[in-house]
Amino acid sequence: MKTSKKSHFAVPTIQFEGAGSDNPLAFRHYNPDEVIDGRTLSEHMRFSIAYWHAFRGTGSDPFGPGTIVRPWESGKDPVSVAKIRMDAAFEFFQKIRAPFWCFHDRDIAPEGRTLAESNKFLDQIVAHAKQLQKATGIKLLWGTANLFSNPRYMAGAATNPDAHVFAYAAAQVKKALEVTKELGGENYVFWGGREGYETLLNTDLKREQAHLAAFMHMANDYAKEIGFTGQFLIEPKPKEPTKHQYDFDVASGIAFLRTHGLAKVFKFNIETNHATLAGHTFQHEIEVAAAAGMLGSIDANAGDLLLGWDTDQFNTDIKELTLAMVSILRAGGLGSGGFNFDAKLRRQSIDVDDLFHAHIGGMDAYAAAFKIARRILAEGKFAKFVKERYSSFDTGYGKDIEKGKIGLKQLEKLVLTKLGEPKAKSGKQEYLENLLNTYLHG
Ligand code: XLS
Ligand code: NI
Ligand code: NI
Repeated sequence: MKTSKKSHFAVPTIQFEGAGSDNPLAFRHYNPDEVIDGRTLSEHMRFSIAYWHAFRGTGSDPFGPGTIVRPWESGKDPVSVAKIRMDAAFEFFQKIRAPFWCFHDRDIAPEGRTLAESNKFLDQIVAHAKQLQKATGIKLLWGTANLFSNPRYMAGAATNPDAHVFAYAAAQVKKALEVTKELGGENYVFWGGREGYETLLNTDLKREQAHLAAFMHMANDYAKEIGFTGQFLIEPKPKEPTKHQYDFDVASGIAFLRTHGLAKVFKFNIETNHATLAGHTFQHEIEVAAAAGMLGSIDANAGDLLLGWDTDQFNTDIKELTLAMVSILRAGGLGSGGFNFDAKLRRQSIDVDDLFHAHIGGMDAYAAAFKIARRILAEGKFAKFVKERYSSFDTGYGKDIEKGKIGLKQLEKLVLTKLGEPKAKSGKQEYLENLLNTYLHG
């Protein structure tokens, strides 16, 4: 198979130059080779590039077509174009120093007229990707199936009222699992694109949720059958494209998975912008998943609080990321997950350089946040405060409450005979916010 040797980017490989650098095409915080606790920063961060945004995104929006034109996107035969695009993508992954990538089946290969033809195109491109992975050492963080763009999925895939559409989606996931395995994918993601509803006037909610669970069980059975050992991840999102998606947020995702016997099969892929659309902070969603032992991976992006949709921007908010990193590190990290830049350029950011600036900014912000969070955890000031705040549960009747050894009657007796009225204690929020700022700004 041929790989085009031609370079697609004039930008050289991005180097770490440190915080003093004024080179906009250099890392200031992310030094991939820096060793921390026996592992490189690259191994700690496990950054991944999202193929759909970085290489299929055109800047189109509901009011106008694409604005971003890439030089490699020309040619008549869509499979050949897909290969050249992939060459450009792997050159970018290398130059931006990302060790991982992620894709949907239909991002990397064109959809054919039949499922058989789509599968054939996918096989050709997957062979190409395998070769590029081998040549560059770049690995697949996760694969997924696009079960939302094609009009056949307008009423959902696994939750479609038509069993025929369910079957088609099942066939597509079967193939996506096979190619994810073929490329050594470390995870497989289910984002319920159109798994929700627009109106209950035409929807049997209970049946649709049961179908979604059946679909996931089938996928798990098939993964076992073919020996795919990657982690299954579910990616919650409250709305968009449907008005109400079934995996609204992490908490409702946990309830769904537990109800349907899937809790051991899945962890969560948490996306910042989905968290905020659900009315939560990014850190909240991480904490809820971590509390259930189900923190899997991160779709690293940011929304715009003034816009009510998934704007998928690059996140440069060090405060938000530091708080997220504190929760992630406290939970023991992401395991087989990573930080996948599910983020796109703004419609006016049409230069190839913009693709570099965007990812440099995201990587630097995450790396800076990682280091600040490590310092916060090492110094343990917040942890000490929180521990003391709950210390009444460490001994005596407080401990008995936690152990389930005491009931309402004994507690009533205690209050009546001994304890009386509790003394109010300050939550010290402003003090803690100031303390956080000493880490962020010195
Ligand atoms: C869309 C989702 C999507 C998933 C992968 O909002 O974030 O990009 O990450 O299907
Ligand atoms: Ni996502
Ligand atoms: Ni999203």
